[in-house]
Formats: sequence, structure tokens, C-alpha cells
Amino acid sequence: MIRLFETHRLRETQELDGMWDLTMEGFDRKYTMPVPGCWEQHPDFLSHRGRGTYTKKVYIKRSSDIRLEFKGVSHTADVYFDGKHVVDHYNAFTPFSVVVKNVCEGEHEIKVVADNTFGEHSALHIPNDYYTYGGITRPAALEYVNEVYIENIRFTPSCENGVWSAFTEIKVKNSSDGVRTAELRAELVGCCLSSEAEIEPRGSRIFRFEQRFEDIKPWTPQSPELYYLNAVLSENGIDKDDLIERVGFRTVEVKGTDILLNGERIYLKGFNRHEDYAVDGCAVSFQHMVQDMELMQGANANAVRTCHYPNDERFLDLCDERGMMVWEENHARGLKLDDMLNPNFEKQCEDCIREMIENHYNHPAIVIWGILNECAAETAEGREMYKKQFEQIRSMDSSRPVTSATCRHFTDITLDLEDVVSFNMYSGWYKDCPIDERNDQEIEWIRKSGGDNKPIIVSEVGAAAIYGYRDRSRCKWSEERQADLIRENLEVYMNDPRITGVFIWQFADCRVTEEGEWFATRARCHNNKGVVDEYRRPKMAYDTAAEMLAKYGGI
Ligand code: ADA
Repeated sequence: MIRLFETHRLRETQELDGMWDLTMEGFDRKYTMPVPGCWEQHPDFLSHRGRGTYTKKVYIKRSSDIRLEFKGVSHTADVYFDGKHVVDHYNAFTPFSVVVKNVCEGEHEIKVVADNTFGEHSALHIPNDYYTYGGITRPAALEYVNEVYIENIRFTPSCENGVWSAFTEIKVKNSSDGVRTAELRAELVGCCLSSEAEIEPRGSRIFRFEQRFEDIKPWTPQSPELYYLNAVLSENGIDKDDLIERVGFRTVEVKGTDILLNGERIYLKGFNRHEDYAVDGCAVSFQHMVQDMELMQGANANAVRTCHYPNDERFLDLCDERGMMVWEENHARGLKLDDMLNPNFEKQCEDCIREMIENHYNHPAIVIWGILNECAAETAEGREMYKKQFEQIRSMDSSRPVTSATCRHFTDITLDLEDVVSFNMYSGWYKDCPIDERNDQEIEWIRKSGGDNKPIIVSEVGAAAIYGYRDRSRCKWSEERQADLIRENLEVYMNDPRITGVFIWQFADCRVTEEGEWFATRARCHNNKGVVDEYRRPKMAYDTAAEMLAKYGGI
């Protein structure tokens, strides 16, 4: 399952989930492996870092151009079709696709070489406080595409004096060598659009439409109304391709120190969530995504932060349906300046941001974009990279605010660049200090350092506990102390009118890499700050979080 709704009725799609053959460099036997999935679920590869070659035979039932789409391969993919290299991609967390021209009817082979090794070739996947798995970790599909086809749809809603409008951009690609005339029609909420245009050989054209809508229902966390935008492309009056998008009517803006959704102040309260589940690794199954949603909403969360990378679209679809607001961010965690000066860093970040926004733009649940969690924001060179990435996001999407979670307290020199200031704070865990005093110092510094008159979010707050470790001394690492610290911190942050959101670190325990010496402070080679463990077994802190998130904070 690629998405939670059908994206095509006309274009034929064949999902590539199922068993693929796998050979692993350094291993002399053949394996079969489930896709989507991590190779770490196999007993021979529990902690394997290397290059695995997946192959699958596919039968193409009629000659056609074939579009291959991968929603995520961890962390680098080299893809071959009948032995010919057709595309490569870096980053486990963003989709990529390729069109293979003129494929004849019959049996063909798709080969994917997945690489999860660390080194200079990988500036973002590095030894870290989360695990980089290996494999074809998100769904994949094969599509029969016409030479002229719909590449994507961007939907931008707006509201003026209570009247909703939308700006719809439909990008059509002509992969043939001749000029083609594309006839396009689209339907949304009973309103029909149509247009016709010539497209140059191997070129593309964006069809732009502006519309007003009378009786639509807006998307809100309490009432997440969704609508289908159905685009069909014809040539000479014959329907040849289609694309269905699911959209919501909502606006997000920053006004002084508030974040407004449809003109109303919102208070974001919820969890940081890694895509990691005990036996699934990062290839979290759909039913486990639903379980996570039930548990987070069951704890009165109205928001989730996709720490620290773009998420699986099925989870974002679920957020759209459940009214769970999302802070989605590009892939980066705790990179020092040396890491950011890796020659691959800037392009790998730029590609990740582009792919994140191109693919996730239409999700109404995403209300804010984040970048560069706890990276070198205290340095002049780092500031230039933050500036460039905020500019890239704003050039692609002016409909959402931008932020970055900092831990460079009192030294961060990027607060003036963002729309919303966010900071990570572990008062009582890493530092025993009075929470309220430390909070006052932080906000006073923010206001004097470029963050004046901006919304403030506490993007991380929490403590660790080993599931099942109970201790009446309430010492650190006990479930009792984790619950105490979450209560004490949220009492301060959720009662502070200067703060417009709080994300608990973190929803569930997640695996971390042994490399990079994380083992020393991460018992079990896990980040144990979840309010549930990696099997989603609630700790005492789960109930404390639920109580606090219900008690305080806006909607
Ligand atoms: C940082 C970081 C998180 C996690 C957390 C922790 O704030 O952003 O990814 O590492 O610290 O558990 O200490």
C-alpha cells in the first residue's frame, strides 16, 4: 500500500511489495527478503552495515513506458532495469522515481543495490542517536505511463473574509520526441476545470487554475475534512492518464507570537516520533502506525514532530485523516560544523528538502517545516547554511512557517532567520536546574537574540526510563523519575503564555547506533526517553503525559 487512498483509476499500477531476492556483499548465500522491510529483521543481519542487492522479476503485460517509484530505500539506492542503471538516490526518508522508456511486453528484472554504510559519502546518515537501517524500507510500485502524463499536483488553499479559494498547479510531462497537445480536466468539490496546451518534446508544462469555493468545510484538528482532486489528461479526446490527490482547506500563518490555523490561535502539544518499531526497524508497518496514532491521540496529543526526517506518506495520510498536526523536518540531527562541512552535506540537504516539499506539500496536517535539528547554529558558516535552507523552503512553499530546533543555548545566531523559535531543553535530566528559572533565562535570551515577537515552541522536553524499572527512590532511569520530570517540565512550559507548543521527547524508545559511542549513554543501545518502549508498552510517563496534555494548552 503506497498511500491511504487510490491515486490512480486510469493509470495502471502494480505494487512491488512482497518477497525479493537478496544477496549481501560478504555473504555467500542467497536470501529472500520482504519489501518493504529492513534487512536487520533477518537473524544474519541484525546489525549489518553494508550493501545488499535486491532483485525481482516483473511481467510487463503490454509495451509501455514504465514509471518505477520507491517511497524509501535506506540509505542509498542504485536501481537497474534489465541490468541497465536507471536512477540512484541518497537518503532513506524521501521518495524517488524514474521513467523507463519503451519497455516491451514480457519478463523484466528490477535490481536495487541498497547501501547503509557510513562514511564521507553520507553526510546525513551518520552514527547517531537513532539507527540507520538497510533495505527497501518503504513501499515501491511500478506504473504504466503514457508518453504524456501528469507528474504532480500542488494545491494551495486560501481564505479571504471567510471565502475559500484555491490555487491548483498541475504539472504535465511530455517524455516523447514530438510536440504533443495535452487536454487536462480536473474536478474538486463539484467544480470542474479544463485547459489544453501544447507541450514541447521532452518538456513539461504547469497548468494553473484559480477557483473560489462556496460550501466547503475547512480542515481543522477537530474536524479534518478532506476532498479528492481528480485530474485526467487526454489526447485527441481519449483519456490517457490521471492523478488523484487528497487535499484540505486550511491556512497557517504566524501573527506576532501566535501561530494561527484558519485564523485561530493553535497550541501544538504532542510528541517527537522516530520511525522505529521493535521488530520492524524503520519499516514501520501500517498497523503499527495506526497503533502509534491511537496511543498519541489517546494521550491527548494534537501534534507530532517527525524527528528528524521526512516521514512515510502513509503516516502523513493518517495525520490528515485524524487531524494530527505535523511539524515535518528535513533529515539532520546534531551535526557539528565539521559534519556540515562534508562536501556532500549541502546537496544532500537540498535534495532532501526539495523531495520533502514536492511530495508532501498537499498534506493539510503539515503546519510547519523544520530544518537542521541541533546543528551548528552557533557558527557563521552554519548560519549561512541555515539561511540557504530556509530560503529554499520559502521559495518552494510560502504557505507554511519555518523553524529549527536548537540546543545552542545563548550562542545560536540563526533565530532571526526563522518564523518560529524552537528550543530543546532537558531541565532536571541532563542538568539539575530550576525549570522555571532556566525557562525564563532561555526566553529572555531568545527575545534579545533575533527571536523577539515570534512564537516559541519547546520542541523537546523529557527524560529517560528503562521500561519496567521501578524504584521507590525515584532515581534517574526509573519510570517514576521520568514521569516526575515530564510532569514538572510540562507544568512550567504548558502554563507559560509565552510558549505556543510543546513536544515531549519522545513518544517511543528507539534503537541507536553503537558506532559513535552512543552506547555509553544509551542503555541497550536505545534512546530510552520514550513514554512507551519500542514495543509500545506504556511506561508510567505515558499516563502522566496524557494527564498533562489534557490539562493544559490550547485546542
Ligand atoms: C536531542 C536530540 C534528540 C535526542 C535527545 C536526547 O535534543 O534532538 O534527537 O538525541 O537530544 O535524547 O538527548
